[in-house]
Amino acid sequence: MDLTLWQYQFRIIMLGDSTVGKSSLLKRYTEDLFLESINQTVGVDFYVHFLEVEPGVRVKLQFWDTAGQERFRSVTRSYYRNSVGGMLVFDMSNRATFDHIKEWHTEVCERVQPHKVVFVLVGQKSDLEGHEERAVSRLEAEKLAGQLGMPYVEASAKSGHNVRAAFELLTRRVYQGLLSGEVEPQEGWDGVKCAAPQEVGFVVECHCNNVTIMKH
Ligand SMILES: Nc1nc2c(ncn2[C@@H]2O[C@H](COP(=O)(O)OP(=O)(O)OP(=O)(O)O)[C@@H](O)[C@H]2O)c(=O)[nH]1
Ligand SMILES: [Mg+2]
Repeated sequence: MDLTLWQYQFRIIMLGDSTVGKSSLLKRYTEDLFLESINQTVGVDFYVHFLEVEPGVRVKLQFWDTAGQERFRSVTRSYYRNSVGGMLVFDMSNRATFDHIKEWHTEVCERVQPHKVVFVLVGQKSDLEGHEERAVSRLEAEKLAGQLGMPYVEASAKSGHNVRAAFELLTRRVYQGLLSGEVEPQEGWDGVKCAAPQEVGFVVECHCNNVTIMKH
């Protein structure tokens, strides 16, 4: 089977304060790499990964990795509307990043109307837990996730703990929404795309801002 064939494309947006580890999560997921020293994102970066959600059903995940810094907000906001999935990320060792999650959620929900984004809440840097650096308890994070109607996962881009699980959970939630009709592909909205027969066979390889498109 050609591993680049896909039936659906989901656009997923990474959200949360600067330095919570959004880019690191994506690097771990797409390249199995972790960098202690990584550049802050400028504007928005772009990553792609393929995932089989059930036998024979391959999804192309297109990730928008937004900059958490406030000065890029006008750029990053323009990506909310065409996203079907959102990973809301905070740093478990940094209380303020958790306190801002509600604001991120409200801002995105308001701006994507009438569309909806399917979310997962991720408590990042779980590797620091043993060093008594936890600033947010699991219970508290689960409570917030419950209030916002989304699941909660603790992960670490550094150790790799739960990284795949977090991305797969989000992808499966979107896929379930698609099957149940809660998520509907629509003309003029790019959150979800279904491959037209003639599109099957395109290969898109992306790394950050370098995009190569090859046609079979
Ligand atoms: N200990 C630990 N450090 C991490 C982890 N993930 C990321 N970091 C570190 O946290 C810092 C920020 O990571 P980034 O991935 O750039 O954070 P970001 O959310 O993309 O930040 P912006 O691009 O500014 O929005 C870097 O020094 C990473 O090495 C983790 O799981 N554990
Ligand atoms: Mg980043």
